[in-house]
Amino acid sequence: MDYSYYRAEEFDRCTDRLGVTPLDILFAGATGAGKSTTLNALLGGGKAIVGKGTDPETVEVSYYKFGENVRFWDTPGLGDSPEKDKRHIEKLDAILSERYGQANKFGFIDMAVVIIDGSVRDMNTAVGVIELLKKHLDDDRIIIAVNQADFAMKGLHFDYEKNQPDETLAEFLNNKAQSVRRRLSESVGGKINLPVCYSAEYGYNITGLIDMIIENLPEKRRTKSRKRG
Ligand SMILES: Nc1nc2c(ncn2[C@@H]2O[C@H](COP(=O)(O)OP(=O)(O)OP(=O)(O)O)[C@@H](O)[C@H]2O)c(=O)[nH]1
Ligand SMILES: [Mg+2]
Repeated sequence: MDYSYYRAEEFDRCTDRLGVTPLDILFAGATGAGKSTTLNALLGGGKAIVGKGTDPETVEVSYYKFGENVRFWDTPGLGDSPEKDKRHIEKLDAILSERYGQANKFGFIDMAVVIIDGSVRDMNTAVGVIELLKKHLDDDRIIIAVNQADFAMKGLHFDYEKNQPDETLAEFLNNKAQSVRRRLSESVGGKINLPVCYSAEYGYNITGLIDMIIENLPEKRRTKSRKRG
């Protein structure tokens, strides 16, 4: 399913407000969290390359058009190896510093969505990703989403026919969202949104993900450039 026209007028309102078209939203996170799968779920499939098994897949930064006025940027995930992380961090820093003309004086990426794998407990890589993003973006331009909701309890309690969690998993996911928020704000500080939980693979709560992005769309253009260090 292609969600690019779901609440498209809200994205248009944002580009009008900022005086910037397109609106550029970057997806970041640990390797295997499901960034590329998420973009495919949002766009109707088959566009972004998805990893199979344990191999990391995305190695370049590339964008996909979402409706008329939005671009989603897919990025390589961190956490595979120190050598690859170094290269991928350079790519992330470069795209986040890029200005593209005069429209956005401090960088053209308007906001970032950090994808967390809801089936793993470790959040060190996600913390590193948020710290990197914070060098370029104000806190309220960085939002968190929890993917792989279907697998949060190792595949149990997800109704694959209805494409939704049962009551037990729904309750688990509520707690998961709270604990992700708490742990991230303890690690990186600042305001962290209450993340939505969704499943890119099974198309569960993709509209919840878009609603969350819309609720957090920026009010103004960027006013922060890269902080050194
Ligand atoms: N069960 C389940 N698997 C998922 C979900 N989203 C992604 N996956 C699987 O997780 C693996 C990695 O997904 P990708 O989308 O390639 O992850 P990525 O974040 O783009 O990874 P890199 O490109 O390496 O940074 C693939 O095998 C996907 O099929 C999900 O919601 N549920
Ligand atoms: Mg990828």
